[in-house]
Amino acid sequence: MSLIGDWKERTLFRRYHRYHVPNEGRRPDQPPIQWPNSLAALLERMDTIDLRSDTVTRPTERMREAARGAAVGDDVYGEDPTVNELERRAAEAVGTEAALYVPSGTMGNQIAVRVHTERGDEVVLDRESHVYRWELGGPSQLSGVQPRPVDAGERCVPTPEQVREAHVPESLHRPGTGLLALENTHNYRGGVAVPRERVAAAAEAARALDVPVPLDGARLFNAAVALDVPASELAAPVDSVLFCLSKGLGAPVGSVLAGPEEFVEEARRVRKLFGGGMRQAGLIAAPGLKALDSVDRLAEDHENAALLADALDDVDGVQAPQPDTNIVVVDTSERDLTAEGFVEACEERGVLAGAFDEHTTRFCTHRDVSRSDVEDAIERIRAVLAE
Ligand code: TLP
Repeated sequence: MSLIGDWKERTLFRRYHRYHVPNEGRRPDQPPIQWPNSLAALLERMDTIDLRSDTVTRPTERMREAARGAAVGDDVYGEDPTVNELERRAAEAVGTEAALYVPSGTMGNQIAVRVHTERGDEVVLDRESHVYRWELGGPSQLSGVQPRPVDAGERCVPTPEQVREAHVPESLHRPGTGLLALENTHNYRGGVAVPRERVAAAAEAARALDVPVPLDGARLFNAAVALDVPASELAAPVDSVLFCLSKGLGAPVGSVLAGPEEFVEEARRVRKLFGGGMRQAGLIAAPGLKALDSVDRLAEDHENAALLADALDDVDGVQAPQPDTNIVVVDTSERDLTAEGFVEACEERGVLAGAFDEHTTRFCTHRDVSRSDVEDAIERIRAVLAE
């Protein structure tokens, strides 16, 4: 199967990835890039409100200045002072012994799977988890493990009973369960902030079976702000935790994988194996340090998401449950409106969103959309739904 050829056909998912920022950073002597689709032009329209993801934020002036002035060294040798500082601060923020700066959330999740498991193990995870749904089958491709998806439903993490039921003891015929992978906030299920107790219950059940537990906390700080607890408390029950600097926290690049010293040491080797060993990475880590200072402002994104959900839920035949955090999931099945059609109609009015599923559309708030942008978006989306 050609990955690219096939990927182009998957129009729902393509919606996430077809946009690029045209000509940003282009030097005057470089010719402008011609974009193959008119959608890209939308991003150049001044009034476009981009609610596809919190990954779209641009670095602030403070971040750009921090990058410019960053002290750097060769991080593969462990000599980049800015990366070292970021790893120290990140470990402190999530309450672990150590941390590792990685280029992306996906790489961090995949490193965790690789470090925690042995080839052939089974991995128990929610069937809607990012690591299973949206990482190109990474656990199988990169670690040779076999996913065993369970339906965690609205709880977002499996119950202790589900963990025990899904557990496979190693035998002559069976591979054995090597991992329980969890996610908080849960992206696909609507940015749900999963309470600590629920994570702890699943993790304890796994620990009793000698199964390690990594947490995909790409948006862990959103969960912490929503639940009003320190991120370290949410990470305490698990064996390793991944969080992203480049989502709501607004850094241009990077994520952090954190855990005990020994885990992080091995993760560093696997990062190299996966091609993620970076050199003068202080340039991109410096904005990451600024991002760590901006946790509290996530509350604004949550308020904006609540406003948006409220307004859309009011529309006949549209379901937009109140979100815990910055992800609004809108169901238009009652109106027989496909997500693809909805997204396209929104685009025509300059609001960008992502199609999640046949009738499910995601709108994501973030630092680069203000309350008045969201009010404006509401007007435009309601106009689409009134057509
Ligand atoms: N999620 C992206 C898309 O890939 C869906 C988004 O726009 O939300 N874990 C979770 C829970 C995530 O939501 C994501 C990104 C990742 C991991 C991967 O992070 P990156 O994009 O840095 O590889």
